Amino acid sequence: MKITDVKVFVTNPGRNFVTVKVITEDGTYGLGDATLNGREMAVHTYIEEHVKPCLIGRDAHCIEDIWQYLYMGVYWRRGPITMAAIAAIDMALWDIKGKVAGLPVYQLLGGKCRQGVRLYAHANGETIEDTLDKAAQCIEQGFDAIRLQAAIPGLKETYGVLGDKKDYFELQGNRPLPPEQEWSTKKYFKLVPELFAQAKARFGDDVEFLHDTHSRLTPIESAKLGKLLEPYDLLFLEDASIAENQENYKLIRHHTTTPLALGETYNTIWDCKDLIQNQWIDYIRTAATHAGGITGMKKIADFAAIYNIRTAPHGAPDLSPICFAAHMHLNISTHNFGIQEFVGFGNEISQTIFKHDMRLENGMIIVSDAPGLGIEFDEVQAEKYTYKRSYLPVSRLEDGTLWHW
Ligand code: KDG
Ligand code: MG
Repeated sequence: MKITDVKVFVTNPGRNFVTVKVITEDGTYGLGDATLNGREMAVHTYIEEHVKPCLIGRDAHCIEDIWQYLYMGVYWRRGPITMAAIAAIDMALWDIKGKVAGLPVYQLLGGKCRQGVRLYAHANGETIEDTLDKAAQCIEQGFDAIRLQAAIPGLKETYGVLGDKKDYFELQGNRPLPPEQEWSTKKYFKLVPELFAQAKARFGDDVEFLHDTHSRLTPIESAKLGKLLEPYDLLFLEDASIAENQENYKLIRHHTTTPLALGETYNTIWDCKDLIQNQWIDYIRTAATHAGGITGMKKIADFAAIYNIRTAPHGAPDLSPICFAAHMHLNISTHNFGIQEFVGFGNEISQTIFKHDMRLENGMIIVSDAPGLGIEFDEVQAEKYTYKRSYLPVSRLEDGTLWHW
């Protein structure tokens, strides 16, 4: 079943998404997500110029071989741009295989391990009270796992807090130059244990809480935070410290029993090999779009399973609904799946471009039974919303030193 064309679209229904369509000789096509926040056009060019010419004429059924061809067969392996390109092609090929088989992709991955996909919602606010009021709304909507982020008093903007924006789409929307945010570990430490103390006092044990530090702490500071949060029994603490040096987590792990999660920026199994095989983390958060698609995610999940580590895929709004659909097929069929991050199905315009029949029921997603990934992309509608250059923020300490964002 020969590949006859590969198309790349960059659309902006409030934020940029890179969508890939792989078309075969009988007209069957598959869709993939190649969105790399703030570097969208680099992936677009990579696919157009360097991937597409090598795919025309290849058998769309040879998913693993094409994955290796684009990974091992390229001298310049790995990296976010290469892996986002591979990811999108890979998702599209799984979509095609499912459509040809007349089966949803999760059936090709081994079938259902559970009835639905457990989610964690986001609650964020300008104050602790405001954040907990948002958490109460999430509970009313049926969620039993909630990420809490509150604005740090005295700092200009806090990661994960919407401020005057109405939703995450708007927050992460069109920023023609990187906005700057401030960071103070001292001020953060004054807020966070109190946030979780009040959450536990208000909601008790019925709900599990999570938190994302977004890599702002040194390893010893992360160890201290993990210890301080132990009484509140978090489901996990995410990205406490950066782990370019994976051994950083040895120190953190040896000081705290708070479960640790990371990996949303990782591109391959090599970025998390030491973290996994030393059991320095509890949840691996790689995303299909950034870690080589369904094939890349499956390799990581199976490796993690040996070490009792569960998957918790990244679910930010900078992953398109195609990635979300791919995650659902993985999550429902992966035995060591833990939990999926969820910030909604996107804004109204986005929902007119990406169409699917996934359903939200009691804090869980009911996965589509349509053949393939179960998602459609309206090209005509997408063309109305053209690419706008946009950046993630940068972070500085109060004295101006550049810091991890
Ligand atoms: O592009 C950056 C976002 O995806 C990231 O800031 C979101 O950390 C994030 C999360 O956990 O959702
Ligand atoms: Mg995160």
